[in-house]
Amino acid sequence: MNSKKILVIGAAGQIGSELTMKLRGLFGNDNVIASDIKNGGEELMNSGTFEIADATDKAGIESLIENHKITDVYLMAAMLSATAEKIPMKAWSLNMDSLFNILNLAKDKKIERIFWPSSIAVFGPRSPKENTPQTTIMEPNTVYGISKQTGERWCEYYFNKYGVDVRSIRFPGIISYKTLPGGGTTDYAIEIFRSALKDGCYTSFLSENTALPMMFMDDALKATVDIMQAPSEKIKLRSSYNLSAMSFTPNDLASEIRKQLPEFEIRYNPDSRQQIADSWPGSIDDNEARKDWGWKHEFDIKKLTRAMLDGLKTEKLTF
Ligand code: AKB
Repeated sequence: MNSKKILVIGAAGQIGSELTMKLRGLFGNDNVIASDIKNGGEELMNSGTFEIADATDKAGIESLIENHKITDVYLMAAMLSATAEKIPMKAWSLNMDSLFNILNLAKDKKIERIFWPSSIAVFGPRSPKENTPQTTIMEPNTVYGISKQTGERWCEYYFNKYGVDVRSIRFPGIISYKTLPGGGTTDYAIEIFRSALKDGCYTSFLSENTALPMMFMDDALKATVDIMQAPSEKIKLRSSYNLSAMSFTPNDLASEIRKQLPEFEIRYNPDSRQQIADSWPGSIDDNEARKDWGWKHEFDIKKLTRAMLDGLKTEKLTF
């Protein structure tokens, strides 16, 4: 374990910040370098080395990798679905250039292993809606989805052609209480908890019966660490693995919150994000991940709701 020297790119973001702390716990603070284009929270900045870096700047990333003798890169920088629809070309450059930088550094043997997150956004309106299989019709109609699907093809290509050890998961909506997400379609499932505690009510930007696949942060981190630790021969898919924990609608989540906060009220005012959600699966078949590298989730909607409300109350984190 100790021979690893890790770089997390996008370490100040929602998943990156918690992933960095988890990796520091596993591999030692000195062995996990955090980097982002902006500063992160106090814990992240004070627990180990932090470097300001632009994921699209190949020379900058390369010198970080050389200076710190990095072996493994977790590339968490990306523009999410809703923001990407507003600035498509910028989203495309960020999501693709950052990936090519890292794939090419691995091709040149400057790093040994890459984690790159894909997303349920790789599916589109013609994909099967329920229990969406690993391999099926994939015609994403969002910029973010197109960039993730293209990225998956390139990951597989670099593995087959150059032996690059890249590992990937199609994340559903990730729910956490420590760092706010930015610009996603699944963000309502975090806002709702903060508003429930602060105001006792929430107006959802997705309609009542919009089911989406979701996952609590602890499960997402476990999956990330597990796939990166798995022996290479167990990773049979070098594009990206379907991954699932639970699926629910805003109405389901509001009912679960009401079990703990009986006065909680929800209203619905769908906006442009509804169209994105409508193009995505309602639930995911993740058999391949379970079979190949032993994926198992822990959090269902009940456990998630308790963890979110307890976590926000303890950390006194509301808006
Ligand atoms: C988003 O909503 O854009 C992300 C995702 C599902 O990849 N959370």
